[in-house]
Amino acid sequence: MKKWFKKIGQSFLRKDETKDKEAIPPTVEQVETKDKEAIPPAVEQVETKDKEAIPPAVEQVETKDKEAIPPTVEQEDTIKIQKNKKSWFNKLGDNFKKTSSSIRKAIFVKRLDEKSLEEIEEAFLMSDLGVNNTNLLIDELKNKKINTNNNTQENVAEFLEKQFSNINHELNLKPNKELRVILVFGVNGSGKTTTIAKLAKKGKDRNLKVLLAAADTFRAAAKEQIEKWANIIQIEVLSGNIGEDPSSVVFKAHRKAIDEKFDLLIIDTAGRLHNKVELMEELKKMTRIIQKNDEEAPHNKILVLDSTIGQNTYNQIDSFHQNIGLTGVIMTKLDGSAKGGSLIGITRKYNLPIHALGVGEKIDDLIPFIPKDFINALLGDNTGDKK
Ligand SMILES: Nc1nc2c(ncn2[C@@H]2O[C@H](COP(=O)(O)OP(=O)(O)OP(=O)(O)O)[C@@H](O)[C@H]2O)c(=O)[nH]1
Ligand SMILES: [Mg+2]
Repeated sequence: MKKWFKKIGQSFLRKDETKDKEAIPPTVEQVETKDKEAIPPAVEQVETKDKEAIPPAVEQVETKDKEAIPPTVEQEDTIKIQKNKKSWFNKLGDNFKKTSSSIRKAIFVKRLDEKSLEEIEEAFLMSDLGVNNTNLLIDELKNKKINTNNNTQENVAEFLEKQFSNINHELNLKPNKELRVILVFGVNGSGKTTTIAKLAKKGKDRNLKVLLAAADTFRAAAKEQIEKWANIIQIEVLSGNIGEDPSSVVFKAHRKAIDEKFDLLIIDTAGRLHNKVELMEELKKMTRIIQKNDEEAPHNKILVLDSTIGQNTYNQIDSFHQNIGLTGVIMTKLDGSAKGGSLIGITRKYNLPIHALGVGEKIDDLIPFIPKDFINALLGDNTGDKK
């Protein structure tokens, strides 16, 4: 594992020093070229302009992978994050950093008094921690009568980490030999299709046989978008015709996945407002259709949430949870959001895992949610490390 990381080497680390530019979605050609040059998941390596970096030959890595037990995607991501928190933190974007720095400023005061507590309260509310959680934290801080810098930070970090601790947030793409079916839904534009592409890429990187189902049959552009991603990742996609019943597409895709022994089927659905009854019914129907072939499926019912929206996050969760039953959420656009605090509210209130965070528009811009690192990014210094 260490050797694997060493291969990424300095070019990978140096990449962090370059400022993250506004994410521009890659063209098919760009990504295809990159894919030829480098071994996933080290896309950062590919993206570096550093000419010194010589990517390992495909054969070398393949031979190596056969010899050793390959790490899971989560392990690889965890290593990348641990080795390189600065990059992780940088991806969270300026808005998040602004919130994070106001929380930090507030908790670095010498003494906690009414004024500094008010500042902390404000900073947490701005990050969408939610009124209840914020009140709890402020009460806890008051009760502890904390009056030194380090203690304050540690107590806040501890408190926040505790909120996530009794849940396994990992999304295991292949926990057993069976086909895994993941149904993905959410409101319009939340980032479903992009997130599905990112998940599919992670599956492909793990040598899983991945099928995408394009069950958004409302818009021609939706079909094109997912087909484009499938082409980039080099995986199969089963698309419906425009106007076709999405459930029929889902049924066909599920049958194909079973018959052709796919490992992973990820279903993309049309964006829907959480209060549109008929669209909720459509999702329920998809679930029933899937269960005709496998009672246990869909194994994951994931709600994709746009972190820049903030306010009605809880309404969305309530509604989708009541109608479909969620198994987890993925929060997108953390690179452009100041609202990371709502993640804490989600786990506290719904006891739901947060599988991953979207931190950009590129194919590898999906990071697993690791509470400790997230809290460190929220409270830490500019490298995302705790002081
Ligand atoms: N910055 C940033 N942009 C993202 C992220 N995830 C998705 N996007 C962008 O958000 C926009 C909408 O993403 P889609 O994946 O098309 O969203 P969707 O939920 O499938 O949209 P509909 O199918 O129309 O409901 C696109 O421009 C994506 O590139 C993210 O993590 N960060
Ligand atoms: Mg879509």
